Amino acid sequence: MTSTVPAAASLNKFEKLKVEKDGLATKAELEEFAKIGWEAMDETDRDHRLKWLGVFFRPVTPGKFMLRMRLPNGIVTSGQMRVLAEVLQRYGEDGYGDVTTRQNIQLRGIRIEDIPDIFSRFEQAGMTSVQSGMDNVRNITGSPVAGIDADELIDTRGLCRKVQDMITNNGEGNPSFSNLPRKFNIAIAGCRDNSVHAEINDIAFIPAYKNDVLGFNVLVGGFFSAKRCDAAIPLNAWVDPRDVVAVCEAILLVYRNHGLRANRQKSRLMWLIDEWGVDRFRAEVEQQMGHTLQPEAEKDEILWAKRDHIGIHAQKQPGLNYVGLHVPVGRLFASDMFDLARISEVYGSGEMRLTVEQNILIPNVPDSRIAPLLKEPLLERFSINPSTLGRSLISCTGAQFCNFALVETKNRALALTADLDAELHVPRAVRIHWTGCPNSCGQPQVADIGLMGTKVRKDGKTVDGVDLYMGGTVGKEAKLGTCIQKGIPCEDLLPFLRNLLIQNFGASLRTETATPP
Ligand code: SRM
Ligand code: SF4
Repeated sequence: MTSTVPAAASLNKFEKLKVEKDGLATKAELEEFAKIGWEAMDETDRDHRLKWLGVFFRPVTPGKFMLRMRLPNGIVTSGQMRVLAEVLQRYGEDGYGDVTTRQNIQLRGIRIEDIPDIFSRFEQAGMTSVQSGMDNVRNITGSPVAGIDADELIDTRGLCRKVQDMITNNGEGNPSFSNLPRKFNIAIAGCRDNSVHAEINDIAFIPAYKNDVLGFNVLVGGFFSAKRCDAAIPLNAWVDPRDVVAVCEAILLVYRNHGLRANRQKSRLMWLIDEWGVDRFRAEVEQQMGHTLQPEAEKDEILWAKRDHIGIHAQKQPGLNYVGLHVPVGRLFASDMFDLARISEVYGSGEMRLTVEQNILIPNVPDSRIAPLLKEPLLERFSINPSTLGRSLISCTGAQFCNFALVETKNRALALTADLDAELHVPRAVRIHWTGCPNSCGQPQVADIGLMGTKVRKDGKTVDGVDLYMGGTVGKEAKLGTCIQKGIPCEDLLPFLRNLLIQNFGASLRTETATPP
């Protein structure tokens, strides 16, 4: 590998641990780890290198690991969902599943002694968790209604899969891309509503016509971090769909070989683009590819407001529908996952789609099967018609399992939304995103109301609080929101949000006479 990785002595802790031993090397040691148990493992392997296999040590729940899958384009079959449910089932009350903001699933409660068996089950089911954490490329997101959207431009399913296969060497693990300077996100939009939040990815493909050929304009450098958040900028390149994999490969190689590594707060792709300027960056990508790139198309085809896909929607295939189920803050239990697998088989085609809003779609439901599907008891919890506030509620993991968290998020988000729903009539969906710390996994910058966990002083005590973000827009002309008020104590949030919703989002108290407490 041609790389500008500096000499070991000058490296920061993470660069050093990567140079000493590639995270993928832990794959060959799993049987040994399973035998000796988590307490006896080398701490660097346990706490860091295992993330190259998607296995995350959780300091909040030591011994109960988190497993992050890769589900390109957010597609999961009923057979795969059952395998994931069976894995969780053996951990009883510890066995949680979460749909993530990257159209993916994370499993919790996992014991290291079971990992070899779990991985062999994944392999049989055509799934992998490889390279889903640390300095690797995350789940490749694509339109959740790819192939079934009546207004689709490009079917992203095959492209997301091919990009993943290139990056992970078909799920085997790929040392060419296991030592990037930092994490890396790729999204491919094939629809008219930017359902992947293209602008917050390191590489994003946006449908655009050039000389009557449908391909993609390429955006680069979008990212969120505690230090800085930036929307992606145009690379000034249009690519044919057949070149998507090659463009991803070339950009990743340029980033791997030249990306900044000294300071992890300044290592994401945008920092390299800043240093070089986008023209030089583009020229380096062209050199890596061995040919020039075509200039971007004048306009792209993102023309709509963003859809949330909840409810019943006709597909492009006559007589078939996709049914969007609202999964409150993405949380699943093993029993839910078994139910979803069964429902997708009984009423659909045995497939499910995940969304970046942490919800699940059941595609390919014939008209005649809609009525019986709606009678399924699971739909009382995973509704097709949630409240306007609950509908777009998103939350990152938060303090229940994440040691970066400054506050608990998922349960708090649900409880507060239920309280607001009881008090208010809110005429339209309001996108409320909770994130437990400035890392922004819950994407507060794309929300109507973004709430970022922090600690605040109140009455001489340190208490849980949030910073308020507003102004995020999605879909056509997406724009990042910004922090407009800092340090609101969580205990004051109910009256604070009640007023905000009344003043800014047309909400009204449910009864004229109701006096808020
Ligand atoms: Fe994230 C780190 C959870 C999407 C920015 N993120 C983490 C860790 C791994 C920290 C840790 O080790 O505890 C969290 C694991 C907690 C846990 O137990 O679940 C974590 N991130 C998540 C998930 C699960 C949030 C969710 O509830 O949905 C999302 C998993 C996506 C996936 O399937 O791969 C998740 N994280 C995001 C996003 C949103 C996105 O990709 O659209 C972002 C902002 C976008 C971006 O990355 O540019 C995001 N996560 C971060 C960062 C800040 C990155 C940076 O450049 O500084 C960190 C911290 C880090 O990498 O050092 C982080
Ligand atoms: Fe953890 Fe912070 Fe990410 Fe939430 S935003 S999952 S608290 S790292």
